[in-house]
Amino acid sequence: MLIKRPDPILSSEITPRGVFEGRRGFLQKAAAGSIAAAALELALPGRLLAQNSAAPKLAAKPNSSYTVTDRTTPYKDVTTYNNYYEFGTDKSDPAETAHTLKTRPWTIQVDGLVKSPMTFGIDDLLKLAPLEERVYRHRCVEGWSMVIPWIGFPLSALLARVAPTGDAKYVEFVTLADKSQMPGLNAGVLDWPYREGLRLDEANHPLTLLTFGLYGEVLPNQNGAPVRLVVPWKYGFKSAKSIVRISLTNRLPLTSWNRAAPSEYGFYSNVNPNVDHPRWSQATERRIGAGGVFTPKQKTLMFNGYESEVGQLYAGMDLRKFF
Ligand SMILES: Nc1nc2c(c(=O)[nH]1)N[C@H]1C(S)=C(S)[C@@H](COP(=O)(O)O)O[C@H]1N2
Ligand SMILES: [Mo]
Repeated sequence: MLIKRPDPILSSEITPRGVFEGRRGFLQKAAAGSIAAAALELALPGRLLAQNSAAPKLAAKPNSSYTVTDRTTPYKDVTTYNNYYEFGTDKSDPAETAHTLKTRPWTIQVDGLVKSPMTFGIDDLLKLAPLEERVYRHRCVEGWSMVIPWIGFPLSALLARVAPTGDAKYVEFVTLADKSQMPGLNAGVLDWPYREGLRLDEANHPLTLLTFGLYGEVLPNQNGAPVRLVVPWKYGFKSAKSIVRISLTNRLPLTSWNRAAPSEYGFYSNVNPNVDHPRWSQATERRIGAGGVFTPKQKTLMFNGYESEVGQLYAGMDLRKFF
């Protein structure tokens, strides 16, 4: 994100749309309120879309309240056009190199200002709450976007389990940094481990998803296996991948991107078409997989289209100051 490069043209962007029509049909039915029919159809298009993948399936119940009706981004783009700097800074690097990530055994330590600090094994964490499928918009600060069917449960379920104390105001996320598994750590792009943070009310918002899968499958390594965050109204970098520790604090966490370039990447980083990045506009975005460079850019929505759900979290705040 530090260097602005010209947008590469992906061969996957000119993939025919036919195979994705099934999914689209589901979304239209879901939008029309035909939930039973939609639920029936869900499993099949999901499998069709990911049919070339060897990843294990992950069952989840579709949550239509959190499913946008935009056409989903092809599985191939979702899993080959990635930002995961621990595995290299090119969009294609993580898909090529992240197979060295070992996702079992894996533990997540939850500590800090909580009544019951706990360490979870990943397979126990998976069972903490019912898994849901939700289709969210995903907007990268660089100006591209996707629409992704994630699988997870609200982070609030985990926070409730450890019971934050009255002093807790923020949540800090620390992700894996292991040179033996992550070739990108040798490049000093960021101060590793990758760290992110949310205000406690943002972390407890029902949209904030602790995420274990996508497109009906266990998360591919390049997408942040075995567990990541998804915060759909914020720029993508807030959604930390491969989390190993979650700490409740009373001080604003110093995040990796904020530390690297404080004038460019603020703590809040809410998607906001009216507040430009110092080096480029945030008013529009390019939907990956929507037809490549021939597709006109589309307008970026306030809070990425989630304003009615999250706008009140920022009531009275100057979003130019708290960018
Ligand atoms: N640990 C870690 N998490 C990360 C990143 C990263 O480099 N390292 N990149 C972020 C950025 S900039 C984006 S846009 C999203 C990309 O998620 P995706 O590859 O699943 O689309 O992951 C975010 N989480
Ligand atoms: Mo991003």
